[in-house]
Amino acid sequence: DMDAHDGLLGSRSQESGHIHGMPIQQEILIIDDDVELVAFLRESLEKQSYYVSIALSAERGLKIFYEGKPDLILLDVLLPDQSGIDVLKQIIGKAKKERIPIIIVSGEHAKDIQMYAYSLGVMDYMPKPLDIDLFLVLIKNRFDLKREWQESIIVDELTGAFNRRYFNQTMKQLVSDFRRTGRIFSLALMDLDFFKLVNDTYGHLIGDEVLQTFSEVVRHSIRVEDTFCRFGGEEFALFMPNTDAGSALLVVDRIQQQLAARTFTAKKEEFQVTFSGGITEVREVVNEPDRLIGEADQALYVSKNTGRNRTTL
Ligand code: GH3
Ligand code: MG
Ligand code: MG
Ligand code: MG
Repeated sequence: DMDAHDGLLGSRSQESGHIHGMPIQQEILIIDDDVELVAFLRESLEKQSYYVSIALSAERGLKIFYEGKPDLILLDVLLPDQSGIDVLKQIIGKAKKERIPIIIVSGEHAKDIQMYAYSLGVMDYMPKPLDIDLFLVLIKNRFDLKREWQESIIVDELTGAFNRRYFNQTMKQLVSDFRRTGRIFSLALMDLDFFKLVNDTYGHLIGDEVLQTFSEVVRHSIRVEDTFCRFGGEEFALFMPNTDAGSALLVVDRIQQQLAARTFTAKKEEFQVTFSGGITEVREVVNEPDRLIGEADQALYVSKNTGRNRTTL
């Protein structure tokens, strides 16, 4: 059985790459029947801290592709059971959608096959015998591009805070962590005060600048394990793992002080900006995560109605 090699050829090595502090180990799926080449590639790639899965047949490769989640695929053209091009036709749609680069590695240099592979959407076609140095640089390049894309879909362009999509992911993660481990966390909502007035008085560009400065202030006041998100227009959220409401209040108070120390200048005038905050703490299992937003929002509403520039638990 060709696939008996899989156990032998695959093993976990260290993580490679980070997305905003979260370690990400990149998984490379090699679909190739050349056992010697595959062993050599595995060794070279694991040295670079990639995790490697091996398939010596098309059938096995397709199984791993659909059941696992490889981050990049190396695909041979001549395989024992189906042609690599047939495999390509089956996986290219999903691979494109999920930005999984496919690199054809082949001893088959016929121009029409190369053209066909490119026309199907393959980005790279590497000839055998493989130049390993060139190959490693190419892979790194593809992962860098992918990471940029991954970041771009979770980060708000104006402020650099995480976006609503990432807010939702983080909420899910923390709620399920709590269910598993009982690890508490706090959620703070922060809404800039009279922000419409800033826009109306000084213009939208100045308003944007205020949003950027506010975000900068927050990022300097939080820990790496905290997650800062733009929740909506001038409303922001801060997740603080392992933090009770009292400690969360200290963090938000500090942000309030730091922001108060900033002076903005526009139309030859100086002005200051404040925000109101609402905090909720999670110390029991949450079945409906939206409830937490509701609780923090209610506390925020109290801050708005009792003079603003304050935070309510
Ligand atoms: P309150 O103290 O009650 O929160 O009053 P407010 O004026 O801050 O709240 P309101 O919801 O009335 O206005 C929010 C404003 O934020 C309106 C909207 O145009 C502005 N805004 C939302 N997103 C952006 C943005 O990306 N840039 C700028 N410049 N303004 C924005
Ligand atoms: Mg082959
Ligand atoms: Mg506001
Ligand atoms: Mg608002």
